[in-house]
Amino acid sequence: MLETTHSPTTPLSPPLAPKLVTTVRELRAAVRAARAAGCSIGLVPTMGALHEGHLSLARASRAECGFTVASIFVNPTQFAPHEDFDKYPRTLEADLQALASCHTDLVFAPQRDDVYPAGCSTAVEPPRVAQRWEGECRPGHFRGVATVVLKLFNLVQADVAFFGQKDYQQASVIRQMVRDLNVPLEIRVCPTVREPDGLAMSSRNRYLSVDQRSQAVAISRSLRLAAQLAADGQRQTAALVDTVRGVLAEAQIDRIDYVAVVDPDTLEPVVALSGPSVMLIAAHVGGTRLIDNWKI
Ligand code: PAJ
Repeated sequence: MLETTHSPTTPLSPPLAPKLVTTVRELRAAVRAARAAGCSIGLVPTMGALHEGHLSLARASRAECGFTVASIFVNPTQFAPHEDFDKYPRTLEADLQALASCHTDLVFAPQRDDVYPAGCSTAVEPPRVAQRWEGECRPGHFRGVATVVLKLFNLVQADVAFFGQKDYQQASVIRQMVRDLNVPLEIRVCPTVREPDGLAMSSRNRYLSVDQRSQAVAISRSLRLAAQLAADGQRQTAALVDTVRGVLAEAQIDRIDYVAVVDPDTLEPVVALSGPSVMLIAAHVGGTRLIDNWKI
């Protein structure tokens, strides 16, 4: 495209910034126009502070759908009162630029009142797969996630929505919700994007000090090691969990919410490996809570 006509004397023009809309009326009009032009609609729900993990979803949508909508909304109902809602990074200008490089067509950044109109009192009861792990550590979290994601599905009316494996349980919750509530849309789950040293990219990584950043790499290292032990024949998940806990302890990560090997569909714990499983971790590095997972 542009590259083929580019000569050293004519600099490449930067990709067009996506159209930014903040109201439901503008959103609906833009999506209606895209549909009328024959485009399928892809949705990438985010809370902003975008990194390569988010952008991989935007690229996947661009590759599959004629028109990509990214939503940016820091959803208050999925944060507990003691959590980081107030300090969660808000970087709209940089996010728009990053999405431009992925040729995202539209960014929907609604106001709180548009998503939660005054007097709104309905919520989604999340499916069973939400109960353990994050569900136990963050009561109410998945109720907030399921509710806002269903709202976004209803607002945008996309054909396909893109989520990251980084939040493994979240993707399971959403997939199950879509099935259970007959939501007319397909879910894609894209691989976790990592820093070169293995740390899973996360908007919360920017809370880490330099020392904490080097501690945090132990999380992905421990997962990789456990996966290797499993590949080498270790079937007892208790041994895998011990290994992970050992690596985390060496890195002085001592506040661990959970380390578990689970069934990839039900997320119930597995005692002895007999097929595909997933190892899940949530741990605190300094004041920052990080999660990661690995298929084994
Ligand atoms: P957020 O944390 O902004 O993540 C938005 C999407 O990006 C999620 O689907 C998440 O799994 C994906 N993602 C994050 N880090 C990733 C990585 N390193 N590699 C691949 N994908 C990654 O998750 C949420 O927002 C919210 O809960 C939301 C679904 C938007 C509802 O408010």
